[in-house]
Amino acid sequence: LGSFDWADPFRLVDQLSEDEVMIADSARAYAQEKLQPRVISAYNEERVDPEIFAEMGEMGLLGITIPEEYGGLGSSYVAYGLVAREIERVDSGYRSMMSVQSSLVMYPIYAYGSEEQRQKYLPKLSSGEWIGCFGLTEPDAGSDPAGMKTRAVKTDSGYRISGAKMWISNSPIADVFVIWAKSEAHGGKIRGFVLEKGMKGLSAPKVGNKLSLRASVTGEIVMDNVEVGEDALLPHVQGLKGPFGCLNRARYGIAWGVMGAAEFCWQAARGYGLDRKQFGKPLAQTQLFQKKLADMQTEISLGLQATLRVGRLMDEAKAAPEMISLIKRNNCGKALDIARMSRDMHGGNGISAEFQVIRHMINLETVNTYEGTHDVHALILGRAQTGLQAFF
Ligand code: TGC
Ligand code: FAD
Repeated sequence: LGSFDWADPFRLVDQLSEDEVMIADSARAYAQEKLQPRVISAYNEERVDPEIFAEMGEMGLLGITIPEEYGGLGSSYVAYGLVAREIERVDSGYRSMMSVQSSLVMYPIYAYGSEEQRQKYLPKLSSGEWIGCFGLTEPDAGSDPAGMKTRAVKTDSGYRISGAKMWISNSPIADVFVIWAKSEAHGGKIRGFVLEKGMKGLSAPKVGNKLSLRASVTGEIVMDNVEVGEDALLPHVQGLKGPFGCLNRARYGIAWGVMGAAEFCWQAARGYGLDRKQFGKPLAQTQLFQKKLADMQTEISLGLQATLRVGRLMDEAKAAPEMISLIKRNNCGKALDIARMSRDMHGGNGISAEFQVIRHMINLETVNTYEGTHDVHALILGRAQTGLQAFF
């Protein structure tokens, strides 16, 4: 029989390639050395640091599945997931910045864009010189993006786009805006467009007073008759499968990322319980504390193993969207439970920013909601097993 590593019960690391371990190690070093020291004050002050994009770009962490000729690493989806896990071990907001840029901006330009669009945008997005955002959600269309009101109307030279997007990660600091609109010239089908900062009629005011994900900036995208050329249209996709193709990748990354946040909370609770004595013995020597640690360890180990499995299937182009719904939903829900439990196990210290678990807990409320809420993913899975859709 083999030995047991409490921190890696199923020996995840033995299931990774050398390249994947190297990428994860360098992401971890970057996250711990550069992100960890700034996160407590950034969160408290609701301060976003745009140079993080350039730092991540320099480390090769942006668009790592995009081929090298466009500035990516041409690496695996497992490697992408491992990076998300390391970044989110520090903060979900930093992982959001990375995953929006990689899966929601670079991916659609790569997968649906023209060669000119790829050449123009991907290298600068990959280096972090340009920051991207993804506009699907609207004030009146969240879980039901098919209800969007944003419209693109054909003009002599391109399109005129009007509408408003809401809750858009990175938008106030974005240079590149991938937005989704119904196009009358295409029978009202949803089409993707790439807009650029400075276009007349385009603005991206910040959403203030956010009490979650405060180290990542969120905004609106207001499009007041924005005139774009034909070259702004993403030519190779139409319909909701365009944005969902991107969401599949981002949701998959989130499933890994939240396990990083959960691991932080679990290991913080363990460390705290070993140090803190009450009633003459360490908290970690009580049965209730150990049961909670065992529950955390179990859920994280199962979550990581499932996510690795889906990652391998992604790399073989065999992952179904429902598999991604299953791991996004379950890992987010479990990570949120674990963060709440860890907060409780820290007692009064658990509400202090210094101990960091309450920040993870509050962030995970957002992560449980965006990219399809916990319940919306239940409905996707319910539909897949009954053949009955229960959305409306
Ligand atoms: P439905 O009838 O199911 O499908 C319409 C068309 O879309 C296709 N499709 C997919 N294609 C690829 N991958 C998927 N996962 C797909 N899901 C659906 C489908 O095949 C169909 O294609 P076609 O060609 O037959 O027309 O659509 P519905 O309107 O009934 O959808 C319902 C539902 C609930 C599944 C869907 O709308 C949904 O998932 N809602 C959640 C919305 C969401 O996730 N929004 C995310 C916004 S972006 C974001 O949150 C970024 S946060 C990032 C960060 O900061 O990290
Ligand atoms: P609603 O859809 O109004 O849902 C409200 C509640 O109703 C939820 O509990 C939901 O589960 C439930 N519900 C909805 N429909 C049903 C149903 N049929 N049956 C049962 N229950 C239902 N969007 C982007 O496009 N780009 C981004 O970069 C982005 N970043 C975000 C960053 C942050 C910080 C946040 C908070 C959100 C972000 N979003 C982004 C938006 C996010 O994807 C939406 O908030 C999410 O999809 C939910 O939509 P909603 O907020 O409109 O909630």
